[in-house]
Amino acid sequence: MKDIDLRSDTLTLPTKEMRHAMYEAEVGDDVFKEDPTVNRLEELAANMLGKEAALFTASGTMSNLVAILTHTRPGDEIILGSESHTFWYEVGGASTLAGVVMRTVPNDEEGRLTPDVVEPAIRTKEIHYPETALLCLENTHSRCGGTILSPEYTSAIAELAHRRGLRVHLDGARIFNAAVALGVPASELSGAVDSVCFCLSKGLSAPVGSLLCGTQEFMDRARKWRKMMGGGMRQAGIIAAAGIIALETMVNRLAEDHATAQHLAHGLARIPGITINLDRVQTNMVVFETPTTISTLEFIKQMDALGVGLLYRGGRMVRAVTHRMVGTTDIDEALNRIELFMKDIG
Ligand code: TLP
Repeated sequence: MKDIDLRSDTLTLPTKEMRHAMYEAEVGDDVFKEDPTVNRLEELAANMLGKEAALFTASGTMSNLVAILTHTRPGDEIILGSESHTFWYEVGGASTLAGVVMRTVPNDEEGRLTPDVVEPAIRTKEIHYPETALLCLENTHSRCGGTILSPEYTSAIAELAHRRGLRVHLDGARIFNAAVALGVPASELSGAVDSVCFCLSKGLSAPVGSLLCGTQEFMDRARKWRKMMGGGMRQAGIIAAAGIIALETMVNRLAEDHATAQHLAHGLARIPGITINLDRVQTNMVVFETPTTISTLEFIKQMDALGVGLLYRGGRMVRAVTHRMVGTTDIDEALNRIELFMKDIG
């Protein structure tokens, strides 16, 4: 029985072309900025995101943390969504390592922070208050199920933040999913923000890495923070080579993952006992609700035993992510297994 692992698009393995490029990569010491492959990847990333410069980091978590360190001073406050990845899943690094207060405000159901929640959270200058330095956004929005922030929304909320003296960072771990789904260049989604990061190791299938992009001046400071965190990776061109292949060849194919996500979502909608909001399925993530007849953790455990990997999302919600390693026939098979299981538990 084939395992159909839908826990995350981080499970994608590097392609043969990536492995070949890694083998052949021309490398040098990146701490001295002498790794030509890293330099090429950073230039490519900056161009694609419409920024002056980029910095190769080990992970999305590191990129977000380096961005926060660079934008703030210890004791500052940052505003971020109550469902944001940075708040939930980055081990509280912004508080522990950057020393900032994480002021969460409620996301709407599609991951947006609306002006009516952002504006009142911005501190006035007052002796008792920390200073609000940064607004953090996320596109696509992971806990909201891969939902998209439009260019219009992003520009408007960034304009508000800038007007109030804040900087704006965008966690664009899956920004290319948003760009492909909207049919716009990624730079349209990042043009209004001061810094943006994205991951190579998710749907783009590279083994490791993330890029933080912004102005040259910002990146010079960010590079020092990355060094302090132990993120100066020497001959990192070995892994950057796969990242270049990812950016050159894997972006447009994300549309296939979106199509398999739609296929999965519509199939789930037909299974009695499963509840799903199809409007929220906008990219490669499918979040659905399990029935009250079984605990959600037990549902996930049983599906795992049946060879379908799913991730717990909280409450009765489960997450499935489509990616390069699962095609339409795998999705059909996963749907069969879920349907049979649901019949079994009545
Ligand atoms: N997300 C992972 C897990 O941490 C949940 C996943 O499987 O989705 N921003 C966003 C929006 C992310 O989804 C992730 C990873 C990150 C940042 C962190 O990236 P990494 O895992 O490279 O540190």
